[in-house]
Amino acid sequence: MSLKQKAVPEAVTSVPSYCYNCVSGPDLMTVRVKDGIATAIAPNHDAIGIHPAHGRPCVKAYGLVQKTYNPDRVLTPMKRTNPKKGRHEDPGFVAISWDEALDAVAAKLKDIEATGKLDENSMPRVAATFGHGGTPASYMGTFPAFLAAWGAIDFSFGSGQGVKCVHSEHLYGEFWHRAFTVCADTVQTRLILSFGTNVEVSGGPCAVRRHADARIRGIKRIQIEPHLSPTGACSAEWVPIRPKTDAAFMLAMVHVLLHEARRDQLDLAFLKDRTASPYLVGPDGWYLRDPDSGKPLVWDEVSERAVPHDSPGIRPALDGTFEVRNVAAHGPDDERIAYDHVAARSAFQVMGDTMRPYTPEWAAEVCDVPAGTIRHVATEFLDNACIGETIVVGGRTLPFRPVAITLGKTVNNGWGAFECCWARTMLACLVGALEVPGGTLGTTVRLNRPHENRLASVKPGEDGFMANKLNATGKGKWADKPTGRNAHKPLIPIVGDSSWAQALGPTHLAWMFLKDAPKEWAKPNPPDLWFAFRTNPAISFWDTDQIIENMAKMPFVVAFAYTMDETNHMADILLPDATDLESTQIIRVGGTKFVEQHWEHAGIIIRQPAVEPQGEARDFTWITTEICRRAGLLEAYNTAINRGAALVPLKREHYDYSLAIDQVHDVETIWDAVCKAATHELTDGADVKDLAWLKTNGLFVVPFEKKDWYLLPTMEDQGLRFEMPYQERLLKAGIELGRRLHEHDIHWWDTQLKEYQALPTWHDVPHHWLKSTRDLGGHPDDYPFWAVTTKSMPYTTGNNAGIPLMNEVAQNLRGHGSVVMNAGAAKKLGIKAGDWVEVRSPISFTRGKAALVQGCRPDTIVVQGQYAHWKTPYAKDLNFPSLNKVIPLSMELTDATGSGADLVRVSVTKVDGPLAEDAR
Ligand SMILES: Nc1nc2c(c(=O)[nH]1)N[C@H]1C(S)=C(S)[C@@H](COP(=O)(O)OP(=O)(O)OC[C@H]3O[C@@H](n4cnc5c(=O)[nH]c(N)nc54)[C@H](O)[C@@H]3O)O[C@H]1N2
Ligand SMILES: Nc1nc2c(c(=O)[nH]1)N[C@H]1C(S)=C(S)[C@@H](COP(=O)(O)OP(=O)(O)OC[C@H]3O[C@@H](n4cnc5c(=O)[nH]c(N)nc54)[C@H](O)[C@@H]3O)O[C@H]1N2
Ligand code: SF4
Ligand SMILES: [Mo]
Repeated sequence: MSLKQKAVPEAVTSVPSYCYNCVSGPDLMTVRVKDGIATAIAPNHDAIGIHPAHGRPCVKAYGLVQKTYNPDRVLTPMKRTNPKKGRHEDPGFVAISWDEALDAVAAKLKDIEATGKLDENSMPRVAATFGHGGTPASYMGTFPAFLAAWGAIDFSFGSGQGVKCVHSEHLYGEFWHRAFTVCADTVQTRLILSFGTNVEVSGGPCAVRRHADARIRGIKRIQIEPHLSPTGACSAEWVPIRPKTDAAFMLAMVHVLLHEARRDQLDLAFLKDRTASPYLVGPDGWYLRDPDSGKPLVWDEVSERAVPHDSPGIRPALDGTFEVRNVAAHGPDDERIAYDHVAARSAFQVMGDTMRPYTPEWAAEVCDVPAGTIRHVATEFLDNACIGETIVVGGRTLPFRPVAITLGKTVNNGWGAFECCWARTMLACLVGALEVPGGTLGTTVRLNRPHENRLASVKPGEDGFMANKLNATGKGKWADKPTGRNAHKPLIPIVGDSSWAQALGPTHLAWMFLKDAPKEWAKPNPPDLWFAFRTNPAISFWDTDQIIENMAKMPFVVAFAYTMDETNHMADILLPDATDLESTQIIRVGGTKFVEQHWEHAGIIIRQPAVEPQGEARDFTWITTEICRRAGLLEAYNTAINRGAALVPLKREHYDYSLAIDQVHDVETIWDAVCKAATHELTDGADVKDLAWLKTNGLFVVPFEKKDWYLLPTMEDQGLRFEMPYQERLLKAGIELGRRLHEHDIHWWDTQLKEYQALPTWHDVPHHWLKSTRDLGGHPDDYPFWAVTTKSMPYTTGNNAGIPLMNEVAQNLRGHGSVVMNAGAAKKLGIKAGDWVEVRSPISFTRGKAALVQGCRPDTIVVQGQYAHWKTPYAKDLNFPSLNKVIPLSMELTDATGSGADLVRVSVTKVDGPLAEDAR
C-alpha cells in the first residue's frame, strides 16, 4: 500500500471541500490549486440556493492556505526524550519514522489489553480528548472506528468545550425540546431577544447571511449584554445588563406576561394542550395522579372534576386551586402517597404564584436595567407573537409566532443557567412560540439518538412527555461507581449515559481530582494512555497552570500534532496528521444543525486532498488503520466501519458495500464504500455515487422538508406535551441524588443539589463569584470588575491562533488581543488607551494592552478568546492576555449540570509592560 494519498491531478484548479473548523459549520468552499500548490480559498458557487450562505465560508477558512504551508508544522512523527514533564521542561522531541511511532502506540495498546482495559478503580486505562464542540470528528477520518473497536475509553478529560461552552442549554434544551443547541427561526421571525449571543461573530456565514436578510426584511433584534459586541452594534437596541443577572430579567418578563398581560393575550391552546400547565400539583409538590393508572390529573371545567390529562373531550383549567378526592402521588424512591381529600393547584397556578414577586421593579435593582426597559422588552415580545396566526409549511398548517429568545454561552452555563434556560423556554411556551415557524428552535440532538434526525429521537415517555433517559438516582439503582474520571453518571442525572454524555460531564473535575479528590471519592489514577487531537486544554480551560501540572502526570500521551502547542508539549509521541486541505473525509451536511444551519436539503460533503500532504504528514484514516493493524485490532476496526463508525453502515437490508474484515483497506477504498452506502441510503438506491463522483462534485444532497425544522408537528402527532412549566422529574431526581450522596457521606455537592427545583426561584447568582473570591483568600472589594470573554470573528477558539493572516485581519477589530474596558472607568484608574494593564484574580494574573470603549459597563472588562500561548509558534509572540489564567478551577463555581462560566472578579492596574515569556 502506498504511504501517501494520491493528490488530485494538476489540471484541477478548483477543488471542492468543506470547512468545519468551528461549531457553526460545516460550510462549503473550494481550494484553488496551481502547479500542485494551494493558492486561495474561494466559495463553492455550486451550493448557491442549497447552502444557507450560498456556498461561502467565513474569514477563518481563508486562513487554511497559510495553515497548510505553516513553516512551524510538525512534519514527522516525533518522540519525547526527556522523561520529565512540565511547562519548563524541554521535551527533547526527536524525529522518528512512522514505523517506530505506530509500533510504540500499538505496543502500548497491547500492553494495556494484556493488563486489562480498566484499572484498579474500574477506570478506563485509555482516555481521549477532542476539542471544540465535536468538530475534530470531521477531521479524524475513521478514528471513531478505532474507538469503537477498543471499547472502554474515558472521555472525561475535557478541554474548554462542554463545561465552559453552551453547556446547560445542551442538557436542558435537549430535555425539553430536543435542542442540544437553540436558535431563532431567523428567516421568519420579527423579534429576537439575544441575551449575550454574539451571533454575528459566532454564528458563521449561515447566521450572518440569515440575519442580514432578516434586517432587510425589517426584523428587530435587542441585544442584552454587559458589553457592546459586534452583534449589539448591529442590533436595534443594546441593554447593558449586569453580568450573570439575566435570569432576573427573564423571570421579570415571565411576571409581566403572567401578571400584567391579559390571560387571553397568551397562547392558551398551546399551554393547555402542548404543555403540562394544567397538571395538578399537590401539597407536597408532586403531581396528583389517578390512583389506578398513575396518570397526572387535570381539572376538567366541563365535568368539574379531576381527570387524567389525556381523557377525551375535556376542557382543562389553566389557572386555579381545586379540591380533589382520592388521588395519588409518586414521591422520590418510589414512595406512593394517597390523599383522601386535598387542595390542588394547577402547575400554571403554581408558576404564577412563584413568579409574583419578580416584578420589573425588583429585577431593575438586580440587573441594573431600568424597570421600563424590562417591561417594554416583555411587551414587545408579547405584541409581536401574532397569537392566533398560522402559516402553511410543507402542506401542514402550523402556528406562526415570530418572536425568539437566544442565550449566549456565558448566560447558559454555570450558576443561573438553569433559571435562564427555563425562563427562555417558558416565555416561548407562554406565547406558543416554541418549535414553530418564527419561534425558538432546537437545531440538533447529541444526547439522544439518532444524531442525524432530532425528530426521530422523540418517543413517548412518562406522563405525556417525550422519553428522556436520566441516570438512575433511585435507591439500589444509582451508579455509585463512576465509569469515568469526571463522574458524569453518579453526579449528573440529566446528562444520561449515551455516547456523548461523558464528554458533557463536569470535565474539569477529572483534571482536579488528579490533584486532590474529596476524601469520600477514590482518587483516580491518570490514564495509561491519553490521546489528544485538535484540543488545547492547557490554554482553553480554567486555571491553566493547574491543568498543565495535572497534564504532566499523564504517563503516556499520544498527540496528533499540527504545530507544537501547550498541550502536546506534554506528549510522548507526536503524530502529524494531514490537515484540512490534504486528506479525505465524508460527512453529513444539511437538515438542521448548530448554530444556524437550517437547510432545505440534506446529504453529504467531502473534504479531499487538494494538495499533497506536507512532509511526512499522513491521512488520519491511514494512521488509524495502521494503529489498528499493528495493535491486533484490524477485524474489530473493519467491523466497526461496516457497522457505521465512519458515517453510515456499509451493509443494511437493501445494500451491501461492506469491507472484508480481515484485510487492510486503503483510504480511498474505505471512503468509496462510505460514499456509495451514504448515497444509497439518501436515495433508496436510486442514485448511488462513488468517491470519484463526489470528489468532482463536492456535495450530494436530496431535499429536506422545511416542516422538519420544527418539532411541534412531531409532538402533535404523538400527542406529547413539552415538560413545562413544572419540573417534577428533576425535583425528584435531585432529592434522590441528595439521599444517595448523603448515604455515602458525600456533602461537597450540596450546593449543586439546591438547583433541583420544580420551578426556578431567583437566588443571588453573582454572589457565587463574590464568595469564590473570598474563599480563595481575596476580599471582593479588591476585585471590583467583572471580567467576561467573547469570541473573535477570525479565530476559532485557540485553534488557528498561530496563523498570521488571522492576526492581520483582526487588527481591524476593536479590542483584538487587548483588555477592553470602559473609558470612564479607565480614566479613574489613570489608564490610557494602549497602556499595559495587569488583570488579577486571587489565583493569578495576566497582562494586556488597554482598549478603551464607551460600549462597556463601567464594572466590566472583556478579554477576547484564549490566546495566552507560550508554545504555539507565532501565537506565543503576540503577548495577548487570557482570562483562563485567572479563572479558578472550582467546585463551588460548578452548577448542577456540571458546568461553569468564563467569568471572574478581577482588579485592573496599570503596569509598565508585558510579562516575560516564562511568567505568562
Ligand atoms: N478565555 C476563553 N476560554 C475559552 C473560551 C472563550 O471564549 N474564552 N471558549 C471556550 C469554548 S466555548 C470552547 S468550545 C473551548 C475550545 O477549546 P479546545 O477544545 O481546547 O480547542 P482549541 O482551543 O480550538 O484547540 C485546538 C488545538 O488544535 C490544534 N490544531 C488546529 N488544527 C489542527 C490540525 O489540523 N491537526 C491537529 N493535530 N491539530 C490541530 C491547534 O493548534 C490547537 O492547539 O475553549 C473554551 N475556552
Ligand atoms: N468566530 C468564532 N465563532 C465561534 C467560535 C469561535 O471561537 N470563533 N466558537 C464557537 C463556540 S465553541 C461557541 S460555544 C459559540 C459561542 O457563541 P456565543 O455564545 O455567541 O459566544 P461569545 O462570543 O463568547 O458571546 C459572548 C457574549 O456574551 C456576553 N456576555 C458575557 N457575560 C454575560 C452575561 O452575564 N450576560 C449576558 N447577557 N451577556 C454576557 C458578552 O458581552 C459577549 O458579547 O461560538 C461558536 N462560534
Ligand atoms: S463558520 Fe467559518 S470556521 Fe466555522 S466551519 Fe464555517 S467556514 Fe469554517
Ligand atoms: Mo464552545
